Amino acid sequence: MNSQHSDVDNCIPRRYTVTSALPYANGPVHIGHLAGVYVPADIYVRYLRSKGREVMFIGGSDEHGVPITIKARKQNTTPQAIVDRYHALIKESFEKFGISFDIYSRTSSPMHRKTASDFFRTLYDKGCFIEKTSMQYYDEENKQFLADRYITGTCSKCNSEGAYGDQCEKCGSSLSPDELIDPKSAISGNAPVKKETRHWYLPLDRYEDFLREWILKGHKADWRTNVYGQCKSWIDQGLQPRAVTRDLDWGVPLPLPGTEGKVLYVWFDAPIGYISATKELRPDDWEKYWKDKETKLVHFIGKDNIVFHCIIFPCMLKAEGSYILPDNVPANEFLNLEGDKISTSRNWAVWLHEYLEDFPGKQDVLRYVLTANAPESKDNDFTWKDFQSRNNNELLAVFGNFVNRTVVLTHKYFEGRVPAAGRLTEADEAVLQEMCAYPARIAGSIEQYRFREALNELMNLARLGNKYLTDNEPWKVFKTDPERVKTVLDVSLQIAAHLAVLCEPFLPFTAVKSRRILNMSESGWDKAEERFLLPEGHVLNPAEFLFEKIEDEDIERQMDKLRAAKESNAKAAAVDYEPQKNPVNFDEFGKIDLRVAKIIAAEKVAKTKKLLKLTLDTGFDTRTVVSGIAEYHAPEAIVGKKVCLLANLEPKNLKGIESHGMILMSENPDGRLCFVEPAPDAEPGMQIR
Ligand code: B3M
Ligand code: ZN
Repeated sequence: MNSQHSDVDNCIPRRYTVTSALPYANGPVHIGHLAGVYVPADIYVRYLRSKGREVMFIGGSDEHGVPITIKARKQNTTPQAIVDRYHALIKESFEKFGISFDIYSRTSSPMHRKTASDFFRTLYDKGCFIEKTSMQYYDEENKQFLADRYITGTCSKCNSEGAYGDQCEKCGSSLSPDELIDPKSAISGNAPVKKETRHWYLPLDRYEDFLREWILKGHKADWRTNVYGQCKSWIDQGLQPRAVTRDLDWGVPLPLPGTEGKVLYVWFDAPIGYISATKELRPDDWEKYWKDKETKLVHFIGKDNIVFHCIIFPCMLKAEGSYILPDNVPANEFLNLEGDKISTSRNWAVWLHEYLEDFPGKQDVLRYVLTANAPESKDNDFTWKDFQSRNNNELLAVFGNFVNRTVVLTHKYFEGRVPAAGRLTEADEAVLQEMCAYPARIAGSIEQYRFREALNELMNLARLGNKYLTDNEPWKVFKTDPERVKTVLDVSLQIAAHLAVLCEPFLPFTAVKSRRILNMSESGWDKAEERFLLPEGHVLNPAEFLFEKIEDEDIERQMDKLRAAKESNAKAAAVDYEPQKNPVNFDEFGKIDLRVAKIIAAEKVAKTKKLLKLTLDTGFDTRTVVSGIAEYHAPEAIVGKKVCLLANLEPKNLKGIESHGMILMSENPDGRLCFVEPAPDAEPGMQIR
């Protein structure tokens, strides 16, 4: 069996392949992404590199899937244009936050298309799929099958409206289109019909024994309980064959003859993206990262991706036969924002590209707060108040203050040279010993994917230094015992140097700054188990502040932004928008003849409640239009009004009156119809375009 068991805890793997979930390129990334996936993955990878281990860290954009095509349709553009825009934006945000990918690729790349297509073909040739013809929902108006998010309806599990064909976001259940009550096409809003179509399924049920052995027996001890628990419940519920193809025109085309209009399911191709990216970067030796049993594969993801990374993708890898399986999948729970679920559509988020503008140079502060509050075992909350206080009371008051005081005093008393320690007191000894225990302690937490705990230990080292300095008061002692101050500052400088090395995975920008101040070259993690990182006589650079105070105004500005989002949501929620109609091209629009016209007479149509008979002057003729506005406008009140007229609408007989044209009205929130009025000096017959 292809199982990599975790007795590797004691022996060091030959290399690591670390992946982080590929975000959909249909919107910018926010703090939830950073906290859930990218910061923990980056801490892990930076730590491994500092230990001198060989690592491949993979990221990239997930550029297929229905949400992207829906967005393109809404914005009247192509899916490729959408993913090009967001891929660039997301990639830049990650770079600026110091997420140190070896490669940040994308699934619309030719390398990926080929890799995913070949992977499917291999499984197909091995007979790993079931082929099945079934009746699926179809939108007749748009001539399209309605998979996944193309179909919406009421969730059959929790009864809430607006569930999708693949998932209900309210209750989190994964659904199939057949489980929706009252299904509607997300494109046209129409009730769909059923139509026959052929698809390929991965029979997950055949992998149950393998999954039980590999996860339920093999990883009970080392996988997070939330991850293990989700897997167990999937397996215990009984796994079903999963369709891995779709009738769509955006995605990786099926590599089989006679299957035009069919593509791979996005969740089939996306995880293969990790492999394609490795191939792209290392065309000659990529296989060692994916096929060598001495490679440790780790997937960083959010909890909504667990089933795909722990069950479906491993079954694909197992079916293929030559790949290793993940050793761990440290999935995080969700991060909320100010007590409310982060939501792209409600603009309830802190967007990374906006943060970078609002807090230039403060990437480490956000990395710090998101790690200190990481939703590792339960959902957690990000608040701006907490952000401010963690910066001011922890980073600035403890870490920054300690390093700064130490360096400033060294410049003041010893011309910026590291002094030689004299005789060490018992307390000095204890502090130095304690300091040397930190590298192993922090490493232990990181290797177990406990990043909050690891960061807290790092801060404990800063607290140790800060307290040591405060207890020893070199600024007082110098007058009476300058020799003693040499020892105190030497010990403090060694702690500062240890902090510079050990903070690198968490606070990479601060690490660079600290090393610059201390004039240190790069040094690996294990070096920090030694006492003296800075030799006697070593010359420091001038002091710089590592952190700045964050003021109440800065926080207020962010809170204002969120309040504005809340308000506009409340307004939007009051209006129940009709979905936008299908796009028309310019020629089609050009066929419509809109004119300014003037109402010259108006009367109620007998025996109707809603209809008015209007006589209009169009400038070039006088005509009759019957309009359904009698409930909102008295005939006498509208004579003389200028209106917008759809002039070339085919005449129609309404209640025995020939109506020729239609008046444009706009709807009020309460459903009233109001005239769309041309400018006061517009004359009947003038064009509206
Ligand atoms: N695109 C889903 C998500 O952002 C996703 C992950 C793919 S990882 C292969 O939730
Ligand atoms: Zn539901």
